Amino acid sequence: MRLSATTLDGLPADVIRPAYDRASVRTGVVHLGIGAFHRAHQADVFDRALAGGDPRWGVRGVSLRSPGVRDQLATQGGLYSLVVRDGERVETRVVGAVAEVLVAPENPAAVVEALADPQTHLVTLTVTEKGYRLDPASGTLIESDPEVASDLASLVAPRTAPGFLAAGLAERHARGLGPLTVISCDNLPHNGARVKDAVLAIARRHDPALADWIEGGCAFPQTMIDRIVPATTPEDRRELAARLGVDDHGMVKTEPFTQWVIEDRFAGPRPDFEALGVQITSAVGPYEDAKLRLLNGAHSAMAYLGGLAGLRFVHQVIAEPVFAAFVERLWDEAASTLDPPAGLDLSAYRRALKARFANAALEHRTHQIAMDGSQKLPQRLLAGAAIRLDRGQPIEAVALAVAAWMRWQDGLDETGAAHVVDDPFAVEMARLVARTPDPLERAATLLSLEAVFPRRLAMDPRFTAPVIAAYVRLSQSGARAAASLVGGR
Ligand code: CS2
Repeated sequence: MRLSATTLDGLPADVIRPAYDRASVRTGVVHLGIGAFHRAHQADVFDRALAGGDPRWGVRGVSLRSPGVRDQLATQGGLYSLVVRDGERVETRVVGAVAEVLVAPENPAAVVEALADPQTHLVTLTVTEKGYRLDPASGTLIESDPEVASDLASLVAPRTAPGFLAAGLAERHARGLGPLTVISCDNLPHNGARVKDAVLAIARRHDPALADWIEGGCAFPQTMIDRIVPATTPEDRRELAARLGVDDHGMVKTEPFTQWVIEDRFAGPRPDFEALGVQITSAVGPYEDAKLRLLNGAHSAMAYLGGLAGLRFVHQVIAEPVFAAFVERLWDEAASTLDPPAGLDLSAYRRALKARFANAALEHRTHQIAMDGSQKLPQRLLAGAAIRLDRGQPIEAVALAVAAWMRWQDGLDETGAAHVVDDPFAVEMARLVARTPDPLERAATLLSLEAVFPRRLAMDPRFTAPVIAAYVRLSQSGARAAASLVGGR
């Protein structure tokens, strides 16, 4: 038996269920990229808006690639469990906010229609860093990408997230409907401006008047969004089925912590975000920098160093004193580049992060975080490094994290286990690695990857020398020894 409206009543009493009439929910939100992160974060917020008595904020989810999530949720009427784990404690909530899931490649026109629906007011996106089709180092639209080229040529059947947005907004413009608020929920720096630039670049190619309308009327607020959501495993599903007495193919697991900061820039109706615990502010930048450089920077560093050491989970990495001490040094470097907003106490933030990383019940895989490093390094590690170099400060900890990312490209960890490098630049990086058997030369060659390393860093010996030295040290003595040298443990 599956989780569904009919099996809902038979669930154990401690399972929280939708406390509203799902039949009267309207879909004010279209979400592009309905993976686990959306279901554990924004959909949870919209679910609470519905439970609070505002029926406008149901979600139409869109999968831009595979039918997996639609297939999981269709037989469950869109219902799924959000399992919040904190050590031994577990809370299970059935979320009812997702009304339907569209699969873009199967029916692109349906996605455009959803965006052009008069009841749609918000579009949220979690399409991952690479989904914006922007060059990670410069932030410009990659016009040579075949799917971008297709959207630049025609919007009849869009292929990319910015293409769908341009097509949906073109329909709204043509039908005389109101503009939309588009909220990027990905870990990109200046995510609002980035998605706006990508949409405008495509719209302007088709119709300058459309681009002007989008620019003048639509809102692309910047956001900082935070909740750790590891990929669900078959074991997680089995554990849940044993507790619920029904199977839930759409479950997601997460931690208790959740945060969403949105720039106060909206084009039309929105939920009462403040009442839902979402922070609305005029300046998101300082929150975003702190989160990207402290949480995500440490995540990537732990993923590569811990992954190289053969550790599977984040909680195992942070439990080793040598890696914990290294993370503190990385945070010292990052913290010196931040301008924290009033009320954000960086030492308390660091302590909280450490406790979140130590949550063993999440089983957050190092290999999951290691994915798409080329897209993540610039905002997580390199931006802070550039600031420190400008001030003449050393970057030893960042250098080791970058070197660990380079070493990850070999496809082998220190126990001899092979891993797949999952990254849009994997082929190019494998080619560079194969060409350079000598570690020193290999590190120097990887630094020439322009999409990742801005020229000013790649040409600056104060950056390249410590990275290359760290790479050589890693190759010779391994992740623990190299981390210990930086962390002093
Ligand atoms: C992680 C993030 O996979 C990754 O790259 O660093 O998904 C991280 O868990 C979230 O940003 C936390 O908010």
